[in-house]
Amino acid sequence: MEKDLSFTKSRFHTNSEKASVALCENEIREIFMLFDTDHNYVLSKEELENAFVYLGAMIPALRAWRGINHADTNRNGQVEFGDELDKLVKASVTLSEHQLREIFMQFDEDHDNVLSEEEVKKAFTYLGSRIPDFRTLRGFNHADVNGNGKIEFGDELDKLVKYAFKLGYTVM
Ligand SMILES: [Ca+2]
Ligand SMILES: [Ca+2]
Ligand SMILES: [Ca+2]
Repeated sequence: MEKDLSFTKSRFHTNSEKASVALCENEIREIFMLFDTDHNYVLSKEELENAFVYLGAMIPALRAWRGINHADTNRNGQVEFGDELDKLVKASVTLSEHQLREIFMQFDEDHDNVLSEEEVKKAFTYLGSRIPDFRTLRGFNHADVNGNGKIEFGDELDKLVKYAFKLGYTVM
């Protein structure tokens, strides 16, 4: 198992906040399936937790709990292969640039087509950042090209989206 996944493993240990950077749905699915260690086509909470440990999650128990909450449609406390696993995989894959742009635009709460620091900070918090103040600061360094303390929609938002995309945020 270790050997098969060595190529992906090296890619997990980036300095991103979340670990699933650059993993596609198929790779994530494969990893979850490998952690069905009793081969019953069902992921128990413990198996899921081990998978999230492997994926480099900061708090694997929390991720496992969230994953079950999100994907366990029949409410038996486990994730069955099939629809439930599909749901889990989709929620574990990183958000696309398009999805991130939509999220940032939603946080333009006063609809002036400009994001204030406060609005960007709320967006990073929503995305699950543990350090939204820092992310906002770095985001502005990357994206506030004209230095007016706001992110204008257009080129500046594009740059903010690209910065956030590199951090590998996921749905859950
Ligand atoms: Ca199992
Ligand atoms: Ca279930
Ligand atoms: Ca600006």
